[in-house]
Amino acid sequence: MLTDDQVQAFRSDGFAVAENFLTQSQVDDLLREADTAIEGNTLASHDAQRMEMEPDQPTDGTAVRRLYEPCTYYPVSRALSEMDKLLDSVAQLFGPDLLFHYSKLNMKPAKVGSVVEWHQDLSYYPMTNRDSLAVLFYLDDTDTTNGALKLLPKRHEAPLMQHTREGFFQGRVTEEVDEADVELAEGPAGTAIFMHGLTPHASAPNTSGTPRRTLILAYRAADAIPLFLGPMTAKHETHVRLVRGEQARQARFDGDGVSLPRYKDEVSSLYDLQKKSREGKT
Ligand SMILES: O=C(O)CCC(=O)C(=O)O
Repeated sequence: MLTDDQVQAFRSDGFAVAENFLTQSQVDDLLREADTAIEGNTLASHDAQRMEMEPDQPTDGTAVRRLYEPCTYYPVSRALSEMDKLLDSVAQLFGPDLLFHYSKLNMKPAKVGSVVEWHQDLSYYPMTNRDSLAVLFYLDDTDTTNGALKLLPKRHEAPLMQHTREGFFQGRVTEEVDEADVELAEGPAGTAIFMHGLTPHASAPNTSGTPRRTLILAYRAADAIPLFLGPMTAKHETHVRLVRGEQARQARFDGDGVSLPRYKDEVSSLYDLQKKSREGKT
């Protein structure tokens, strides 16, 4: 469960940080599972259905950028996605009927870990309402040197920030972000960050000698129904499952219009789209 202060922080700021949400032994089990999943993969030869590699490394390099859908494919992560303590916490925020949405493990390896640019998750997958969040679990001690998450507080009830250029979705915020407002979420391994789907967030490249692995699980209210199934978001929907309460019989609408992400080209991931955007290629 979250404390009253954490629930209050989520409601007012759009995120709450819960240190020691996982024990060290849970973290160790998750890391062991991830290590086994990526073992033997290289840039030149890897299972592209299960993972994305860091592009800037030799062909025999083993730095993985992201493991796809661990809560679907691996049992320890799967059990975490249904853990009572976690679902009780999400239920405190969004009520009793909950869908698990998708998962990923962002590895941000030492020295090569890629940048993630400012974005709001709901810009990628707009829903009929805003009751959507991601829980980010730090699996390493995390601070500014290895790419701690940066967040913009109190933006989750405002209109979606601009993510387009010349009408096309860029996968990143295209208006100015005032860094003076930014909060950095540092914390030891086992920290959980409950982040609203409209909270803008980003992280710097990892220039340190230690990785910053973050396991990310997304949930939403059962009556938050996707409004747009683009190439990446349609894939996510195949991992959706009811984890608490009842399936929705009706979609619930917030009443606001929402922007639909119009893609200029095919893209393979957030990293790919944001890179094309930086290079002016999308
Ligand atoms: O890994 C990070 O720092 C942020 C991850 C993120 O925002 C994403 O994968 O959508």
